[in-house]
Amino acid sequence: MKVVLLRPSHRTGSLFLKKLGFLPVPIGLLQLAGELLRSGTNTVSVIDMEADSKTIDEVVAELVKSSPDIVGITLHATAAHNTAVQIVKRTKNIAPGIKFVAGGHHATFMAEELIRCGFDIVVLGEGDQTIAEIAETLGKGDGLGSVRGIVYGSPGEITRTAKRGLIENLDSISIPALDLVEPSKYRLETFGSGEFVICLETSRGCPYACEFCSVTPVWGNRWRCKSNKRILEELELAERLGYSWVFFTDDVFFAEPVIKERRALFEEIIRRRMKLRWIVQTRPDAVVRHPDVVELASRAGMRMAAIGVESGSRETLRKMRKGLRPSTSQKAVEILDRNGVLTLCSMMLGAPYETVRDILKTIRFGSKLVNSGADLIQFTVYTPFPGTAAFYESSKNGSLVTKDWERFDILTPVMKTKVNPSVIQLLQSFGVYYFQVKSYIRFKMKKRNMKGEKANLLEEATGYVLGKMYVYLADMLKLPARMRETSRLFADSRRNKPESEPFGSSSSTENSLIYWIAK
Ligand code: B12
Ligand code: SF4
Repeated sequence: MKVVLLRPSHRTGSLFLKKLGFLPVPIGLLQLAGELLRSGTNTVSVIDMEADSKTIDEVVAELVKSSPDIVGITLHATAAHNTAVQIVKRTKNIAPGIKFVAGGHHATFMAEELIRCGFDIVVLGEGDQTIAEIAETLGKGDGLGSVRGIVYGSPGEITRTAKRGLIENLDSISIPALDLVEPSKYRLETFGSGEFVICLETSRGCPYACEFCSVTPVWGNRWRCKSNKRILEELELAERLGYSWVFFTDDVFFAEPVIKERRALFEEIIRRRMKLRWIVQTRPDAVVRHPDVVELASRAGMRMAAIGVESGSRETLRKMRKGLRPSTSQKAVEILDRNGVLTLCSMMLGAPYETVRDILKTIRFGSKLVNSGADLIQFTVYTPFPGTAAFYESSKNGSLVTKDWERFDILTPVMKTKVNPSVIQLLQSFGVYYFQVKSYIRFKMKKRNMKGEKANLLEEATGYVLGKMYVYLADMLKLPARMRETSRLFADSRRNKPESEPFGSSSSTENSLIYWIAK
């Protein structure tokens, strides 16, 4: 079968590239490609709308011309829904024979809606084995009923097949088909013009279940990990292909059950003198529990860590079910800074149970984090993504104000809260820019005391951001219009009384993947 795999663009994704000069390889698609190629009966190519700056028109024309059997589109982000659906509808008008398959976080929980929007098949959760089975089944001309873990059909007749369990042994999935993309397209310009960044995945799942997060519902609340042998194989391949940075996609890179394995991995990376530098994501408490692992990881190549701080209010963190205290995050920042690791703290504003005081507490806490050594504070707007407990609650109680998925971009309020939505939007924007300036001042004052490469990397990053000032200013100038649009949206939703269950049967709100493995 001839398969095209596609990453659609959208506003937030494109802003990553424009503001931070950061576009990592679409590893999910390359992982699927690896499985598809394994059988020897498929050909695969990738269209990355972000990397290739392609418009919808161009993509439609390309698909019509190349006429593949299957087009697989990733809905990694909810906000990419509208772009994806336009591509499907417009291509199908001209080439109705192409089968469109969706997958990713958003697709997993909005499968029926996507079929109603024109997709033929939606893959739920892990897609590795499923996409290969779909290609094989369609190739033979068989019906899809025997392929587990999918939703398929047409708007009038939608079928959900039997559930599929999680892949127990991650070493059993194929090595991602990294040679399908050109490394020079995946840039990390923040740290220099010749820096290229790959994404690699060493584990799946998270042992926590924060109410705003879809990671556990998609990947399960058990931590499954590739072996060190396999991880090293992928790292060496990335190095050979010319990448200088790795973005590890793991949500909690240091996790309790594999601390011993992680130590062994980092020691081996040091022993092999690997040059790759890495960015990881982890929880602040994991950092605090294992400062020795941070030290080792830093020597092995960890240059940046993104930690989920979420809020400066203990009460808010409790309601988020984060299982974390603000003081722990502050300690984590100190440990990372001490080890020369650039630290990005992610925080959210505008949860439904937050008051203005809570939001201001979070912003003030940002100052403490910067004083402790944080290099970037990222504020986003709390967004109830499909699949999360937050989405389930807000669908049930009618507090979601829109079904326009493009607005689920973590920059736009989409649900009723105790605080005026425009105020949330304003504080989010203010927070981001205020702390950029504050971190910059701290950097200028402290750079002589910074350990390892940190000062050099921050110097590069500062130069990059200053050069992109026009993008930041343009974005800031758009803020009043965005706030007016939000006010209008909320006013409309008050006038047209929202449905109590606005997503009705189109949304799968049972976090079923968790329960499949629990059974
Ligand atoms: C790494 C990562 C990123 C990286 C880039 C990822 C990449 N390589 O493209 C960066 C930092 C750039 C990023 C950006 C964003 N991300 Co992100 N990201 C992740 C993270 C941590 C891992 C994703 C990953 O690559 N996993 C490994 C690969 C192998 O898995 P995968 O891509 O999910 O693919 C598998 C399945 O999902 C499925 N599948 C996926 N697509 C398809 C398509 C088909 C056809 C099929 C059959 C199957 C299938 O099969 C694959 C193999 O099993 C996830 C959280 C998580 N653990 O999933 C969040 C996550 C997916 N991101 C999220 C969001 C919101 C974003 C952003 C919109 C905003 C942001 N975070 O600032 C942007 C948008 C990016 C874009 N252009 O679309 C949310 C999504 C929530 C939602 N419903 O929208 C998540 C869940 C984070 C969270 N906790 O909220 N992200
Ligand atoms: S926010 Fe982080 S810790 Fe919480 S469930 Fe998601 S991935 Fe796990």
